[in-house]
Amino acid sequence: MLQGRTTISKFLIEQLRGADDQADLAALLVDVTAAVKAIASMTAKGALGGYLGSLGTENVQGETQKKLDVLSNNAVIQACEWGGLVAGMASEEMEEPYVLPRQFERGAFLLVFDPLDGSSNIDVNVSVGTIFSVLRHSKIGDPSVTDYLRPGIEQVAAGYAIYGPSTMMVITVGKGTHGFTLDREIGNFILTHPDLKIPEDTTEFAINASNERFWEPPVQRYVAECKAGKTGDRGCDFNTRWIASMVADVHRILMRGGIFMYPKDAKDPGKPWRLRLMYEANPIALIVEQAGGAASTGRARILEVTPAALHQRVPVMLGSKNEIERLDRYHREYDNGDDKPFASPLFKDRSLYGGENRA
Ligand code: AFP
Repeated sequence: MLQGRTTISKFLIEQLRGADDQADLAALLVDVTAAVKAIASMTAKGALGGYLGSLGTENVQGETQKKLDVLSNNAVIQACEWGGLVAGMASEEMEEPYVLPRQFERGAFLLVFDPLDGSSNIDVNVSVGTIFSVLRHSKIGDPSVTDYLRPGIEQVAAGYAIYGPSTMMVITVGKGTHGFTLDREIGNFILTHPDLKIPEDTTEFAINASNERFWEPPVQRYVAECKAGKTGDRGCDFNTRWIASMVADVHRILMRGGIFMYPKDAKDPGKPWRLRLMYEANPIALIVEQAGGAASTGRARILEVTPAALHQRVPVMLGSKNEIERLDRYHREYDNGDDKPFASPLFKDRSLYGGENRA
C-alpha cells in the first residue's frame, strides 16, 4: 500500500478482506478513529475549549477524573454504540461494562479502552493518548463481566492514538503494527509508518525512578546495572526517559527502540501494580509483539495472563526483545534463589549484585 496516500479505512479494508466478520471489524476500527478525531480536537483546543482541569469526581480506580477523561469516554461510546458492531464496551472510567441502549443492534465485538491515558499530563500540555482493545463476543445477548475476561492473546485488534505535536494512530489486527498520521486539513488518518519494527537491542529505558526503593530485587538489579553504564557489568552507557504517559513512552519505543517498565512495587501494599491489564497492558503488548518486541510481567508473557477482574492491574515490562528477556532472566534467577544480593558493596563496588560475571 502506498505510504503517504493510503487512508486508514482503505488500509483496514485491505488488511481485513475476506473472512466472516472481518469487514465488521474494519468498520468498528473506523468508528474508533471517529472518536479519536473528536478527542484530538478537544485536546488540541486545551484551555481555549474550557476542557482543562478536574471534574471533582473519582473513577473506579480512585483516581481524580479530569474533564477530558469523561468527555473522551463519551466520545468513544457515542462513536461506537450505534453501528451494530459491538456487543458492549468497558473502560477505565466506568466501573461496570457499558450496556448498549435497547434501540441499538448488538454486534460481534467487545471494545475495551482507556479513553485518555496519561490524563494527569493534560494540564501541562504533554502528550496523552487513547488505548483500545477488541475482543470477540460470540454469545447471544448482552455480555456479562466474565465475557470480557479473556487473555490478551485473544484480542482481534488493538491500537492507540497519541495526541502529540501530531495526532497518530498505531494499529494492529495481528498482521504487523502500522502507524497513521492525522492530516487535519482533510480529516483523514494516512498511513505514514507501515510495518513498524522495534530493534532487538537498546540502551534506553523508561521507568519512574522515584519508586526505586520499592521495586523487587531483579528490577533493582537491572536498573543498577544500566546506571553503572560503561563502568559496570553491562559495559555500555544507558539513557533514561520518563514521560508518565504510557502511550508517549511506547510510541518512542516503536520509533527508535527502548524498554518501558512499570514493575511491581511495595510503596502501597494495597496497590502493588500501576497499569491495568485489559485496556493498557494487553493492547500495548499486542502492538509491541506485532512489531517484533516483547511484553512481560517479568514472570509471564502479558498476553497469556487471564484477567480475574475488569480493572485488574499487572506489572509491565515491554519493548526491545533482548532487554525484556534479560529482565525475565533476572526474575527467574531471583525466584530460584540464584541471584543473592551481594552482601558487601565494600568488596565489590561496581554493583549491588555480583552481576554477569559473579562466581
Ligand atoms: P493517568 O492516566 O492517571 O495519568 O496514568 C497514566 C499511567 O497509567 C501511564 O500512562 C503512565 O506510564 C503511568 O500512569 C505514570 O505513572 P506515574 O504517575 O508513576 O509516573
